[in-house]
Amino acid sequence: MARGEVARENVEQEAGETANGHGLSPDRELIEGVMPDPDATMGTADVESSEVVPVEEATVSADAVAPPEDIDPTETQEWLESLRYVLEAKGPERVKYLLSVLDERAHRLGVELPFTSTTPYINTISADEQPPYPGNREIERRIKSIIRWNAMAMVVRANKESPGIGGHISTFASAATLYEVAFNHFFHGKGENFSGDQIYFQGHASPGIYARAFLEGRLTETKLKNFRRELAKGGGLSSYPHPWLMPEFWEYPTVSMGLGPIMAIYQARFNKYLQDRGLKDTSGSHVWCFIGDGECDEPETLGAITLASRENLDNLIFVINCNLQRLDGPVRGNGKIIQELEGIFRGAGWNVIKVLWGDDWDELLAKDKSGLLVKRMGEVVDGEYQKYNVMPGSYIREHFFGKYPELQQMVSHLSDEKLKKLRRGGHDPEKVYAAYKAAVECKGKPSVILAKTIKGYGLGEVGEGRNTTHQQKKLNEDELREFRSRFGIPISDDEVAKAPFYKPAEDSPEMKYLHERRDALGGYVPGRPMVPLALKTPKLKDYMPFIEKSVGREVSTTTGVVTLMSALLKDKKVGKFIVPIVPDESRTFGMDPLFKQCGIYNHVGQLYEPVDSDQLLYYREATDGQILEEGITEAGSMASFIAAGTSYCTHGVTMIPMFIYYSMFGFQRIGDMIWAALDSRAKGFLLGGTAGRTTLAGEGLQHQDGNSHLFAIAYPNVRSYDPAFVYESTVIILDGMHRMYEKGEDAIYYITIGNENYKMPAMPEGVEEGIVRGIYKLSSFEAAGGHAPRVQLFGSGAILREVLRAQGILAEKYSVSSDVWSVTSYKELRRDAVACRRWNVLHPNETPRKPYFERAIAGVQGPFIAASDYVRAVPEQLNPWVPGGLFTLGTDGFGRSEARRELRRFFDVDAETVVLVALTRLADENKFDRSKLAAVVHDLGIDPEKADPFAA
Ligand SMILES: Cc1ncc(C[n+]2csc(CCOP(=O)(O)OP(=O)(O)O)c2C)c(N)n1
Ligand SMILES: [Mg+2]
Repeated sequence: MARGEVARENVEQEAGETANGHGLSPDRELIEGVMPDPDATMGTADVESSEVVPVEEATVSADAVAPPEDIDPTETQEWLESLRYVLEAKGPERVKYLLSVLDERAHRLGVELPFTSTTPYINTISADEQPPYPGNREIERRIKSIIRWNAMAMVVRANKESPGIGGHISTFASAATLYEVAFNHFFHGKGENFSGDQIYFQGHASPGIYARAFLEGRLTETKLKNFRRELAKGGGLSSYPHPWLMPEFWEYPTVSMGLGPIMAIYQARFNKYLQDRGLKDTSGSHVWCFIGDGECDEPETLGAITLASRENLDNLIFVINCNLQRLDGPVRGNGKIIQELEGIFRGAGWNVIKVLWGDDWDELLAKDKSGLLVKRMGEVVDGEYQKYNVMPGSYIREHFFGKYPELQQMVSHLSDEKLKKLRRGGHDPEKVYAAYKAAVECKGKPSVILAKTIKGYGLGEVGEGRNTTHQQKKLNEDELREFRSRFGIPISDDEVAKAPFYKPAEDSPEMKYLHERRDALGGYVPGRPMVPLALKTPKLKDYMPFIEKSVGREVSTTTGVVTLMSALLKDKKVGKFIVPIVPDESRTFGMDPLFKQCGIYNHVGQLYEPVDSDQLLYYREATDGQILEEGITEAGSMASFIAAGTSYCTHGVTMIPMFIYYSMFGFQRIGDMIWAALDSRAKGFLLGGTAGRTTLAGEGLQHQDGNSHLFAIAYPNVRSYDPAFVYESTVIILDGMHRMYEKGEDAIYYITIGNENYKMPAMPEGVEEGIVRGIYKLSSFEAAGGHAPRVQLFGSGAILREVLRAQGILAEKYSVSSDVWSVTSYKELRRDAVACRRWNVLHPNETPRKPYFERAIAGVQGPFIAASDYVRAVPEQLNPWVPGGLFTLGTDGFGRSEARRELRRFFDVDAETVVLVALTRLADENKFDRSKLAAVVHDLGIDPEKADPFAA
């Protein structure tokens, strides 16, 4: 590379910062490269392009601005000489300082300097700044080639055996060097008291990760053969990184694109949290996140990047594989994804390292005194770069270099074949190594490596750079042979069609090297040790005084849970392991007392005197603060939940996340992240606050949640509860702690809590099991007169009180007896019932199992009616097990901004409607005079013509 280019690039950045963190070296040529030399001309006068090309033009992004004309070259020269003098005499820091002062003064005097968020389209680290490569390039190349082959063979064979089974060849093909350099030199394995590195592998690259683990002896050939056939004999491999499916191998699920990056950011921040709170020394760990360039269009990928710079997460490294393609075609055919990302990340305060050109280009760049080559590199759009990948060298000569005769001249000594082979930076281990090293050594900010690669690299005609390459799953015999020859895999022509896996002998130099490198770096990755959980959790009896204190108080279930959280935070057994997480709703949930009690975590503490410092419950930020107050980001909060909830396996430190949020913005908004949390085997409590479609009155249809318990049904090991009373939520939380953290069960508890205040009752005797399993009888009311008809009323959460009120009306006005049941979890009841039914089908000769629900209601007399603050489908889950069927009332529909009473009437979930339905069901069974029902409607004040909330 021409050294002058580096100088231009660096000096053009904002004063005080260079893109790579390396200073300028005092060098005359360097300084003179800062501005175009007014006397310089290039080549012949008949060539239009012979003007000196300002480097700024080399970027095609919108922020590229050409400098104004030099109207006083002598003056320019004086300034340049001053610059050189300062650099030589006082060093780069002084240069930066002076430029920043000039910048500031010019700004104040009203001179706006052009802002450029990008640097020229060349490597951030120049060839002469590159550190020596510490490894054996040749052996590493051979290992990489074998891994490439096996990764490809795995997909090809899987699709041969089961056409349509899928898998990806081209993603890993483009990323192999990016991974192999890291495996050989950077990724740290876990050790005693050392968490190693946390690595988010790009999901579609998983064949390559499996192929390496196969060489390492960690996966058998059978497993490889059964890629994507997990149920096959001998076991198989999951398509993508799924810790749920391969708990000892994968750590972080990444293939729902965009989730890996946001999870990685919050993982890096959580590492600092553990460190700052003195719970684990994580200072030696880096979080690596491998991302596709197409993936950067997902809002989650880029949505949290400022958190990383704001929190100085220098333990975080993003590696973006810029193969310029996504699934359908180019990521930015008419633009440059790398420049776009550079601008975004630089603007966000990241250390951006571009790895664009391999070492074949060094010689050409060194010759490029005028900057014309850099200009050309910058003006070609991605779609065209992609085209070069599929065209012969002659095309590149004509279309890339041929644009300017000087460039054509520059490569006249190179053959077409050589031009075709000019490598992209992401395929050059030395360039990649230099970038990783700079990233690992960068202090004070996160790093992103933008590596330019070719999608389907090595697949030749069939795939390399083609728009169809993402879907390429099959290779014919010729293509396999070509692949084999290109990468020098010792497989004979006779064998090659079968795409056999290849593994060198254990004592071969390749295998020895492979193991030695991993030994030196602390063991194999990825890997997820199944560590036993070691928390002793508090018992319910210790919290009975807490429950008793609530009796008779008019409080909400939210207050009940937050007060319990506050007590648990002081609990000697679990207190310090609890991680309260809240997205800017602490005051909504009455959590502000916790500010004082535990502090809000901030790595730098509190650099200001808070506005409310004179108050008891002031906004207290502290380096060892315990609360993660995430600001308005449910996605970020959930990412923190995942980091905390998996800390038991990531760090061997069991943490208990308690994430409290507006329930409407949970499953509905960040359901995919909850799914990823389960896949990750995260454990913890999701507390859906201000829950219930009619309980959060006034807010209208974007806040009032009648959906979350429905969504929760689909999440296999979410245990969802809708408690009505403080004793219920307390029993559920303590039981959840015991089961997750002491017994080691993989689950996430979802508990909805409301903001309606009402008198809390005492806990009846013997209801603990029922609360946990999902149902218990709360009250029986006998109507006067002996042989009164009877109904069974199910209620949950806030609507349980409407059901209790209905019980009174039924008895008093209509002489109907009833039992009221608190159904804390329809989901748990159904899960158990389905499991029993399934077992009974599979074991026809054995005594049938009876679900807990059936046992609970055994012998009671229906009809059965259920009312819920959620959509009817939630209670309807139990329908198959209810004798005579379950008549359900729920909050289907959008809703209204209204008060509770009116909303409950609007949705047909108030006591009066429950009464009407109960009498109607009794009439169906000839236990109530049907002719009286119209009068009942009138007596209860119900408008029979009111709008159907389902449709209104
Ligand atoms: C949220 C989500 N949407 C869509 C997909 C389907 N998908 C899988 S890979 C892919 C293209 C990936 O392109 P890129 O991120 O550039 O990765 P590359 O394979 O090019 O490295 C798409 C659309 C997905 N996995 N996740
Ligand atoms: Mg891509």
